[in-house]
Amino acid sequence: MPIDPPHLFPEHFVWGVATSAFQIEGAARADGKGPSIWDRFCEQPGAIADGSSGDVACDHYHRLDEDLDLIAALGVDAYRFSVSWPRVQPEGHGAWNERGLEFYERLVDGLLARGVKPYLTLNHWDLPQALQERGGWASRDTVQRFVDYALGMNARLGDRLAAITTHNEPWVIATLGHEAGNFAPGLKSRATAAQVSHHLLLSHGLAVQALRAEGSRARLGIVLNLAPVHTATDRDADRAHARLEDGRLVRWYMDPLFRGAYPDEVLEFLGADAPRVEPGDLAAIAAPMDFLGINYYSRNVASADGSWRAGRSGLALTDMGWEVYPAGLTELLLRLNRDWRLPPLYVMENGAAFRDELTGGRVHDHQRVAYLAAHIAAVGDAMAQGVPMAGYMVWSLLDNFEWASGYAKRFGLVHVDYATQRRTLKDSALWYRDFLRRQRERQASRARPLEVA
Ligand code: IFM
Repeated sequence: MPIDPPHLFPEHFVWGVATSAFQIEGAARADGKGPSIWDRFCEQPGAIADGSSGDVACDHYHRLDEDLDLIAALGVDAYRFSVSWPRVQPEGHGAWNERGLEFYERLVDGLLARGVKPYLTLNHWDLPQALQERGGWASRDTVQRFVDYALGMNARLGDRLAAITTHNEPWVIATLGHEAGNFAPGLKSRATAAQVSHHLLLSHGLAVQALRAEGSRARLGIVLNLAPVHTATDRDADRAHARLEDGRLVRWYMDPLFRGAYPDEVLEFLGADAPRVEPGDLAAIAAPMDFLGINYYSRNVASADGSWRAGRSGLALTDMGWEVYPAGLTELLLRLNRDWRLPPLYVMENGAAFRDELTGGRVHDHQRVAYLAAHIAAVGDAMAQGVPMAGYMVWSLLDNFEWASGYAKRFGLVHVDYATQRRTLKDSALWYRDFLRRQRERQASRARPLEVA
């Protein structure tokens, strides 16, 4: 059994687990839900590695109480989930679907009844297909549709939410969905991706302003997938490439959110593909937030010729082929704190896929325990150096639909047997539960927070 991270985190630090609607809910056509862009994307031959879809997933929609009990059994403070926009508003505008809203109401009330804080994400990628047919995120019209959706959800649930995240990982939506095309909606245009990223940021800023004007009680923020971008070699071309990648992944999002401007270097790179920005947009994007969420899995290594492959470094790899690199999380958090004026930060996702085996009713996923312990320690290291950390959430509560990789990649603390939908707590779930207990015991014994044992 690996040793716990040595740090003692403060009592107000929020520990949680995270999921997203499309990856766990299933019930793709139940109770009036409309199709999302991911429902459509899964129908394209070859789009998903194992040919699967989100039709059933973890059947969470029909197993809500069982899953709420699992969350409670872990002893976490918070649960981060997303709302399927087409479940609550099938066309993405106009009529609301009462049965969809009731599901999220039961979810939020079920969390509160179990003493768990609800952290709601509005957009974890499953845009209503009806909006895609009107141009999707490339259309400025979708910005206002999103603001209306945010207000509708806040009117229904806002009084019971701890936090509202506008978007999860806008880089992924823009770049993988609209430039690389390996995620929904499967488009391949750099110009479209740049416009999409701007509309996502704009809709975030306008939603934050509108929610504040409504007197929203939930804390408001956005979640970015960020990583340190290292250069593969010392050659000038590789260094320049790493710098550009950092611009496109990190500064393209951080600068408008916290400085009110896109980075010149990336605008120059985009040239004619740069987004159309209207007067007032940048001020709206920079609307003050209550928190910034970071999703961290590994570092990026950039080379000019694209030849660098994970594995050359000799570091251990997860089942996604991603390097296990906890030092990158400390490096990232320190850099963010140095280069921008930040609100409180959360690690909103961190975790790893490994080839778990269920044997004799147990999953001995010691690699995941080691991964989580090392990354939690990396957060503690950043905090000890002054980074204003507010919480940490494991990705993910359950094994689930890993987008274009299908169901083969298992990120859960809880194993899901997809044939029976049986849930089994992996050793990592038991470790996380016990680690949180030990933290609370140490807090109660009044050791000073963030002391190293
Ligand atoms: O499963 C995803 C999640 O939906 C967004 N962040 C990364 C995870 C692992 O790839």
